Amino acid sequence: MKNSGLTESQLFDILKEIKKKDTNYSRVLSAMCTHPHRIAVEAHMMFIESNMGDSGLFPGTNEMEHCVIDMLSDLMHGQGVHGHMTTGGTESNIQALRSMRNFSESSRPNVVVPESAHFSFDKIADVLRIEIRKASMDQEFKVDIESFESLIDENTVGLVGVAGSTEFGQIDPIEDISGLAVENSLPLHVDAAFGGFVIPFLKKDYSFDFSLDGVTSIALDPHKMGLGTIPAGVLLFRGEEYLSNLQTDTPYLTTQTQHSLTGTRSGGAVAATYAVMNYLGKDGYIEVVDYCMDLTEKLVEGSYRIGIEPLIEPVMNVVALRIPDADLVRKILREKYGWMVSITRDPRCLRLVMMPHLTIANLELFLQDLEKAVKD
Ligand code: 0PR
Repeated sequence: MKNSGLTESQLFDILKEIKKKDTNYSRVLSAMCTHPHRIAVEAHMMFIESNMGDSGLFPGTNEMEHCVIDMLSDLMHGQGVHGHMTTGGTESNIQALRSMRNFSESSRPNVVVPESAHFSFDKIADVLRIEIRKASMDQEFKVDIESFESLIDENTVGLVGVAGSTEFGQIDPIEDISGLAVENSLPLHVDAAFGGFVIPFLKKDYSFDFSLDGVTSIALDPHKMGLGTIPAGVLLFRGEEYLSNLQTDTPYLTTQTQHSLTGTRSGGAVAATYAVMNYLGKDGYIEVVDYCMDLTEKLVEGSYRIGIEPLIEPVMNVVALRIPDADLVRKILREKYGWMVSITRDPRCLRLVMMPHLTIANLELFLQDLEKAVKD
């Protein structure tokens, strides 16, 4: 740091230059985040200084956090749900598994997850010293329920299902996993970090939430398809007992206890989530999801036209395309045409997420470039 500061205009000239180095979302087909809704940005700025880590100082923001939990509890068909906002799916997943571990008395705890689970579960294995057992997938890239069941033993402290997998956008058979959870008296966490703001607004119905008896916690992220600001995740627990084992005393704060993992938490992100959910309502989210599913359909149709097939018929706005040498095609798309796409691990497919920042016109341009990149 220099002794004397820059002028405002000097500084913002620098910032503008730096911003140019960042990627504009218009050609990003790999992200699960997008431009936050303008209402979310405005609300975030209004509460920018608010810290949910000392919520007694900010009772207004605290009220909004309760409202967000209530609205999402309702959307997830819960009653008496408790929870809090987090920095996103990773933190929500850590907290859900921390609760499972604290609930059990096993000295060698394990949790069974689908092989498709997000890499945050590998971090959890390290941080919480829990063994993460990965069940194999079926032909449709949902978890294979027999493989899943075979991994449960006396040291299993909980189960995880994914509703909207990061790579394939697939929904696990949560109903069957819920049955196993009830049968074995185990908690079941549903990672709906991406799917939570998509599945309830799809034309087809899927059961993946608290309407299933076995589901004890759900993660869903406003900063993905919720159109909130980063960082915004939400973790919901079916009952207080799952949250209470995360309690820490905070004697010198305005509140006596805390359940969140992080201390200082963004009140801005809480306000943004509250605002965008109230502004859009269910109808607004249905429109957003309809738009993304329309893009998805157009992407799949356009791909078939150039001889490329999807790995599975997309369930939500995530598409994996079967392309020989997907890594090379990805490189060409990026270096020659400026498109950012990603690759699934196994099998190696081109992975595209149809987020609200994409336009039909851009998608058509992308399909033209994809055709050229495949032929190159
Ligand atoms: N669970 C699922 C199902 C996810 O898809 C993700 C993130 C997480 C948990 C973790 O969420 P946080 O990253 O909020 O902690 N899925 C994307 C991924 O890792 C996140 C992402 C978003 C990646 C934007 C790239 C990007 O540009 O691929």
